[in-house]
Amino acid sequence: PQTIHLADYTPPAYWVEDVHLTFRLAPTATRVLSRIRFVPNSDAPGRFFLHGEGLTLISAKINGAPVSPAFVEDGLTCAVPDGPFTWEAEVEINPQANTALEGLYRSGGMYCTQCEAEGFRKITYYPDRPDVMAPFTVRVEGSDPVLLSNGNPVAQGDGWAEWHDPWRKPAYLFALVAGDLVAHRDSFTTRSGKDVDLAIWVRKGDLHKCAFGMDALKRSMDWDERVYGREYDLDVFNIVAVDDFNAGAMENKGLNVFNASAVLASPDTATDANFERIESIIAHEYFHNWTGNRITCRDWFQLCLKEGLTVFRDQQFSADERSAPVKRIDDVLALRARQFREDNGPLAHPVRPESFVEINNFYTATVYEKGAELIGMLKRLVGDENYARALDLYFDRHDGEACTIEDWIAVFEETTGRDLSQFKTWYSQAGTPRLDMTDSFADGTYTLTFRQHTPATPGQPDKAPMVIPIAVGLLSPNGSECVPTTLLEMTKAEQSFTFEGLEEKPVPSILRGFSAPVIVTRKSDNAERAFLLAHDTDPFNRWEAGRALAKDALVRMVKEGAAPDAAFIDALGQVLADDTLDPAFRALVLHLPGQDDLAQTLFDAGVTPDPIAIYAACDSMADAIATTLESQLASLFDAMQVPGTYSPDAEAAGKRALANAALSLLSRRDNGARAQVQFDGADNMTQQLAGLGALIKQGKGDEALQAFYEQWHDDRLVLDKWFGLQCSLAKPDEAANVAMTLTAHPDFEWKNPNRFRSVLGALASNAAGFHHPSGAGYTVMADWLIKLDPVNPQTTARMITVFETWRRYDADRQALIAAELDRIANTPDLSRDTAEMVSRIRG
Ligand code: HT7
Ligand code: ZN
Repeated sequence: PQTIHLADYTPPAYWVEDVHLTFRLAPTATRVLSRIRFVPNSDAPGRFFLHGEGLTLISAKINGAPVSPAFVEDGLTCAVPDGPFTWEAEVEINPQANTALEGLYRSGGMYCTQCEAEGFRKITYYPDRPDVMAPFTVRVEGSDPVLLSNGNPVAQGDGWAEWHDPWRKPAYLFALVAGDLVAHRDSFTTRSGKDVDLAIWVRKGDLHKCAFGMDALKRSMDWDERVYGREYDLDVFNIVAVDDFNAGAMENKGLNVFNASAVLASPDTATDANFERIESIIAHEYFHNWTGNRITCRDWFQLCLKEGLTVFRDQQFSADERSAPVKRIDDVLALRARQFREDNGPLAHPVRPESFVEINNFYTATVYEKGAELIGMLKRLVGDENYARALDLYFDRHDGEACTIEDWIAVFEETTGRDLSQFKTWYSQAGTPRLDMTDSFADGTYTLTFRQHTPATPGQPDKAPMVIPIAVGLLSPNGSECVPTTLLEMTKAEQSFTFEGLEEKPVPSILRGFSAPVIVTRKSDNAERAFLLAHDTDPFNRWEAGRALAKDALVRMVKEGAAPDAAFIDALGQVLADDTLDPAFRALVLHLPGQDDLAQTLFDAGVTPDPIAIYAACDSMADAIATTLESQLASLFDAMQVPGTYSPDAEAAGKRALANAALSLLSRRDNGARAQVQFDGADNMTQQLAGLGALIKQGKGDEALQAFYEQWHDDRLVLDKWFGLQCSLAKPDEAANVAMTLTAHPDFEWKNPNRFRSVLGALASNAAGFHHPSGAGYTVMADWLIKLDPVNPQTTARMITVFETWRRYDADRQALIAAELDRIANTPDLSRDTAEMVSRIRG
């Protein structure tokens, strides 16, 4: 397979002025007629080439005269006139046979499309690259009552509809949906007075699950006007829910297509976490209208330009709509769990990669989440006002263009007069910087000395120092803050900063708010951690101190066979008792670090992690917390019950999170009695699922699981939870078997990505079960990846990342995993997606 390099970018030889498409829909033989006006690019003359994959060409014409193009790899070429010309083609495609869910496919009896990144070439011949932008007019002919495409509706009749999208867009933003759908409708008036018709299109039975998504959409539209000055720009905004989807959602212009799990929610079927995720994905896709659609990427290497910025914007939105500190902690937890994990292993790559084989493999936590951290750092470095000015300049200057990271950085340099060339290293250098710190105090002057070091990553042995914004505050030993948050800018490998006029040596609170995506390697002692947990004014660092205490205690249990640390449990009890603290924050403190996180921590400390020992340590720590804090947890559980009608708002959700964290621990003491009561009486999914989970963990879940199945087997999204919970909570020696048994269940529709992930993804999330020394978890996983690959390469290639941490483990586990990776690699006709991933992971 061919490797594509950023350095080889060349502009297109032809621009597209205008696109007309007609779809004659039929499940196995859809005809796509295209009429495209091409104009030669006088700055970059070259061969006329159109991408095309899996298309049957029926006819082709140039300026009305039939032509016979030559088929070349990935497309076709043809002799063309000098100057502008009109290309017309008719192709046939088979949506029914499209199980890869890229291009035009069928899901639950409807037609839908997914074109990012390179799916449009599976629909018709076209220059399928993001720097070719054009207005589209689309006619859809079909027997379904609802026929949708991008832009504004132009006209419709019996069996047809016409759409026009006046905004120039790349082909990856094209969308078409046709089906027997109904709409949950609303409207929004923009601040300049434009009325926009909003609709969420679903199957009839899902209409009651749309209200929250619609509300989130309207709040997003309002927020983008208030915070970024961005208005919506079409007469309609349509969202469609589909069952079969490779990712969360897609920002097609005016016609967002959503995985049903990312938009549909009702109190009885969706948890608080589901509601929060839906809110952020709706916002994310909506915000793409400006950051991604109006201003897009020149090439796929620039993916972080739209994704990093849009994730940053959706994080800001959620922080504004909910609790900002809790949101920050959640985001950092996700970053560490996914992106740090990626950066630490064979799949490490820069936020702007320099080469790829299959671009779908680069929709990663590094591009998305680390990309968002880079925006946050820029904002911190230039300040809020300059950030706003730079963004205004970006929107003014580049509206309607396909841009690069250089364009992005330039608006900040021009707005602030700063040289950001060193900052750009964050885009090109992979790996998570390690930040060490020492301090000293003499004559009222406190000195902090930082050292930075980034470990080697694949293909990048040597690393340059980065610009690291380090937010620091200082606390007096009496617990009061003597120096409020100050931003230090580290630019060298080693650098000192001084604070003068202090009466006594302060306690440092560094990297407040997680001001840079780095790993602090400084070892503070537990007394200092407990002090910060009790006194820090920065909520993030307060939580971080508690987490460090928990990790230290758990690592000692694993490494030295230590008993659960009574001082940690005592500190935890004090946080739980502090009613001034947000319940959601207390719930976060009460959650122990994840077992995968502990495995990496041990590995970094030079210890080969044993997932079974880690599981046992977490289990006995949970027992100790439950025993020591039983009465406090019981009172908290009672106090945090939320009476009345369910609402997914942050305050109520925070109370439920704390009550359910307490429930999980208390179930160890009452044998699941409270969990059973909660399960039996629950009137919402958050409570029902928490009760069920606690019962399963106590080995008392069989009846509840059966009842849950009977209640919910007709609801696909809830049934995914039923599958998932059984795998993620199975005991280590049972997990592989549970997963295997569930894959034989009649409801295991393995071609549906949500269902596949609900079993195989959940198995991998069960660290001790997946890494059981028998290797059975690895074998089940590999068997299913081999089976899925020819059907859906994208989902297979994503799921294979469950093996990315394999080098951390002992020789026996490594040998077992290597054998499974080799088995996958040697499978005949492996997709390009999976072949690239397996070879990078195997190394
Ligand atoms: N921009 C989209 C990324 C995407 C995608 C979405 C659905 C299916 C396949 C996909 N490949 C890439 C989603 C987003 O970031 O908003
Ligand atoms: Zn996105």
